[in-house]
Amino acid sequence: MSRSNPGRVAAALLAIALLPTPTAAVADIRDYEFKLVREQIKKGLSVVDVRLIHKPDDRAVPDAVIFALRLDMAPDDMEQMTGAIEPVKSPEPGLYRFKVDLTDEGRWRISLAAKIQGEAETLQSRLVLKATP
Ligand SMILES: [Cu+2]
Repeated sequence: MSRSNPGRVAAALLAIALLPTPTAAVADIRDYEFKLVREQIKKGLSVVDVRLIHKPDDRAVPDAVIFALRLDMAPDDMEQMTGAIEPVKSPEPGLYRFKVDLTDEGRWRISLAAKIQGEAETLQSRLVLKATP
Protein backbone atom coordinates (compact mmCIF):
# COMPACT_ATOMS: atom_id res chain seq x y z
CA MET A 1 0.00 0.00 0.00
CA SER A 2 1.49 3.35 -0.98
CA ARG A 3 1.53 6.30 1.37
CA SER A 4 -0.95 8.98 0.41
CA ASN A 5 0.49 12.08 -1.17
CA PRO A 6 -1.16 15.15 0.41
CA GLY A 7 -0.67 17.29 -2.67
CA ARG A 8 -2.22 14.69 -4.89
CA VAL A 9 -5.18 14.19 -2.53
CA ALA A 10 -5.83 17.95 -2.47
CA ALA A 11 -5.72 18.10 -6.26
CA ALA A 12 -8.18 15.22 -6.50
CA LEU A 13 -10.57 16.86 -4.03
CA LEU A 14 -10.39 20.12 -5.96
CA ALA A 15 -11.15 18.30 -9.19
CA ILE A 16 -14.22 16.71 -7.59
CA ALA A 17 -15.38 20.09 -6.26
CA LEU A 18 -15.08 21.66 -9.69
CA LEU A 19 -16.88 18.88 -11.53
CA PRO A 20 -20.14 19.96 -13.04
CA THR A 21 -22.98 17.93 -11.52
CA PRO A 22 -25.87 18.09 -13.97
CA THR A 23 -27.38 14.79 -12.83
CA ALA A 24 -27.65 16.02 -9.25
CA ALA A 25 -29.74 18.97 -10.36
CA VAL A 26 -32.08 16.94 -12.52
CA ALA A 27 -34.93 15.50 -10.54
CA ASP A 28 -35.52 11.80 -10.90
CA ILE A 29 -38.79 10.10 -10.03
CA ARG A 30 -36.80 7.02 -9.02
CA ASP A 31 -35.45 9.02 -6.10
CA TYR A 32 -38.87 8.72 -4.48
CA GLU A 33 -40.38 5.74 -2.76
CA PHE A 34 -43.59 4.86 -0.98
CA LYS A 35 -42.99 2.62 2.02
CA LEU A 36 -45.45 0.83 4.24
CA VAL A 37 -45.12 1.81 7.88
CA ARG A 38 -46.43 -1.63 8.90
CA GLU A 39 -46.48 -4.63 6.58
CA GLN A 40 -48.70 -6.83 8.72
CA ILE A 41 -52.21 -5.71 9.46
CA LYS A 42 -55.16 -7.45 11.02
CA LYS A 43 -57.79 -8.69 8.59
CA GLY A 44 -60.94 -6.59 8.28
CA LEU A 45 -61.53 -2.86 8.30
CA SER A 46 -58.27 -1.15 9.05
CA VAL A 47 -55.94 1.74 8.34
CA VAL A 48 -52.74 1.57 6.32
CA ASP A 49 -50.02 4.19 6.68
CA VAL A 50 -47.58 4.79 3.86
CA ARG A 51 -44.56 7.06 4.04
CA LEU A 52 -43.28 8.88 0.96
CA ILE A 53 -39.56 9.49 1.10
CA HIS A 54 -36.97 11.19 -1.09
CA LYS A 55 -34.27 8.54 -0.88
CA PRO A 56 -31.07 10.57 -1.46
CA ASP A 57 -31.62 12.52 1.77
CA ASP A 58 -34.26 10.33 3.47
CA ARG A 59 -36.63 13.29 3.54
CA ALA A 60 -40.38 12.88 4.09
CA VAL A 61 -42.29 14.27 1.11
CA PRO A 62 -45.63 15.97 1.79
CA ASP A 63 -48.44 17.03 -0.53
CA ALA A 64 -48.21 14.30 -3.15
CA VAL A 65 -51.44 13.91 -5.09
CA ILE A 66 -52.49 10.29 -5.30
CA PHE A 67 -54.74 9.90 -8.30
CA ALA A 68 -54.92 6.15 -8.81
CA LEU A 69 -55.41 3.61 -6.12
CA ARG A 70 -56.23 -0.07 -6.13
CA LEU A 71 -56.20 -2.84 -3.55
CA ASP A 72 -56.22 -6.47 -4.62
CA MET A 73 -54.88 -9.90 -3.69
CA ALA A 74 -52.60 -10.31 -6.71
CA PRO A 75 -49.66 -11.52 -4.58
CA ASP A 76 -51.77 -14.56 -3.62
CA ASP A 77 -52.93 -15.13 -7.23
CA MET A 78 -56.29 -13.46 -6.63
CA GLU A 79 -55.97 -10.34 -8.72
CA GLN A 80 -59.75 -10.31 -9.24
CA MET A 81 -60.30 -10.05 -5.51
CA THR A 82 -60.30 -6.34 -4.80
CA GLY A 83 -60.80 -4.51 -1.56
CA ALA A 84 -62.11 -1.08 -0.73
CA ILE A 85 -59.42 1.55 -0.25
CA GLU A 86 -59.71 5.29 0.17
CA PRO A 87 -57.39 8.07 1.30
CA VAL A 88 -58.17 9.69 4.63
CA LYS A 89 -56.66 12.68 6.38
CA SER A 90 -52.89 12.51 6.76
CA PRO A 91 -51.77 12.45 10.39
CA GLU A 92 -48.45 14.17 9.56
CA PRO A 93 -46.64 15.63 6.53
CA GLY A 94 -45.14 12.90 4.36
CA LEU A 95 -47.43 10.23 5.76
CA TYR A 96 -50.36 9.02 3.68
CA ARG A 97 -53.20 7.17 5.36
CA PHE A 98 -55.74 4.88 3.73
CA LYS A 99 -58.85 3.24 5.02
CA VAL A 100 -58.91 -0.34 3.75
CA ASP A 101 -61.15 -3.35 3.94
CA LEU A 102 -59.02 -6.48 4.00
CA THR A 103 -61.74 -9.09 3.60
CA ASP A 104 -59.41 -12.08 3.44
CA GLU A 105 -56.29 -13.27 5.18
CA GLY A 106 -53.17 -13.26 3.06
CA ARG A 107 -51.15 -10.89 0.94
CA TRP A 108 -52.68 -7.77 -0.52
CA ARG A 109 -51.18 -5.35 -3.01
CA ILE A 110 -51.73 -1.63 -3.02
CA SER A 111 -51.08 -0.10 -6.44
CA LEU A 112 -50.86 3.64 -6.52
CA ALA A 113 -49.87 6.48 -8.80
CA ALA A 114 -48.93 9.88 -7.51
CA LYS A 115 -47.86 13.30 -8.63
CA ILE A 116 -45.15 14.88 -6.50
CA GLN A 117 -44.79 18.64 -6.13
CA GLY A 118 -42.11 19.88 -8.52
CA GLU A 119 -41.79 16.60 -10.43
CA ALA A 120 -43.09 16.14 -13.95
CA GLU A 121 -43.11 12.37 -13.91
CA THR A 122 -45.60 10.13 -12.17
CA LEU A 123 -44.51 7.87 -9.35
CA GLN A 124 -46.03 4.42 -9.67
CA SER A 125 -45.74 2.10 -6.76
CA ARG A 126 -46.82 -1.35 -5.65
CA LEU A 127 -46.78 -2.28 -2.00
CA VAL A 128 -47.48 -5.68 -0.50
CA LEU A 129 -48.92 -6.11 2.94
CA LYS A 130 -50.15 -9.14 4.82
CA ALA A 131 -53.54 -9.44 6.43
CA THR A 132 -53.28 -11.58 9.54
CA PRO A 133 -56.06 -13.43 11.41
CU1 LIG B 1 -58.35 -13.47 -1.48
